[in-house]
Amino acid sequence: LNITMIGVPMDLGQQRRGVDMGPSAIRYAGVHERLETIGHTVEDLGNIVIEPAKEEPNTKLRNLSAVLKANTELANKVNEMVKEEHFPLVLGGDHSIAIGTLAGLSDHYSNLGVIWYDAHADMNTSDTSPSGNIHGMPLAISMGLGHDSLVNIRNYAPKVKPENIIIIGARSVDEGEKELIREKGIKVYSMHEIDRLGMTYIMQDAINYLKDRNVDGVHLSLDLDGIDPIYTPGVGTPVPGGITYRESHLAMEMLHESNLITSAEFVEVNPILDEKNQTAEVAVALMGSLFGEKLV
Ligand code: DIR
Ligand code: MN
Ligand code: MN
Ligand code: MN
Repeated sequence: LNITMIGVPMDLGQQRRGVDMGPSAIRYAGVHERLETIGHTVEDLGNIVIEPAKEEPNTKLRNLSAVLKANTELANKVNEMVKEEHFPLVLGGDHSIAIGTLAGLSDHYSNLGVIWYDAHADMNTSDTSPSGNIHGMPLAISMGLGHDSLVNIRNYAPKVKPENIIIIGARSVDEGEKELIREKGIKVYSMHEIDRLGMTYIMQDAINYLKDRNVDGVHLSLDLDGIDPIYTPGVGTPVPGGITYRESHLAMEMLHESNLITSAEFVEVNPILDEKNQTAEVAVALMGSLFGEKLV
């Protein structure tokens, strides 16, 4: 593959500082070389510039204008990558950046699928959000629900169809999100299903589901808090009882074998909260599996 990486040092979509250093931590963990060793061609565009936060008197959405500006720029960059037939790999940054990634991807596809690997559903709207944190909203926004300015980045909406979304690893979902999941019939594999059915079954089922939907591309949006905080302590909103390290590798390996994934992002790595860059190292190891690294 021709992989083009871009870093988004964004920490304004939530309230714990430090996740803006995620892209540096992931680079330091050796992402470039790791992917080249597999045999891919890797280009790193560096980081998007995030403007400082300013007061937002007219909205409940924290840091709306800075988040909007960064996502608009990210969307344009990702759009260029797809145009050049490169594989976009976005390094976060908090999960609000998925708004821009999906906005940049989606108009190249008629039926884009999304795999959302996360402890959370990230499906709050401006109305349901308990926190005002935009990192809890990107899936709703990409479905066309939420603040107009964010919904309409690149002047089209929605970016994804609810029936093309799969959430894996959910274990902390707000009431408003649960309602929306039921209303839209979103496919969710919570920790219960993972425990009960096993990751092999879950991934095979997820892959079959997307194939049956006739997707023409699949974006993987991987929030490191989907994994159990034993393995990835460097995240802003850790939730115990998560997906294991081995299950996560298995999931990435099965996605690689499926040949479905056309873009990816790894988000919420917070080096300030981490232990010796462990979380970024897990992110890079999982990228290894996703991009076809073989154990033997
Ligand atoms: C919560 C937390 N659902 C919110 N979301 C997080 O603020 O909307 N997403 N942490 O990753
Ligand atoms: Mn190189
Ligand atoms: Mn998330
Ligand atoms: Mn999360």
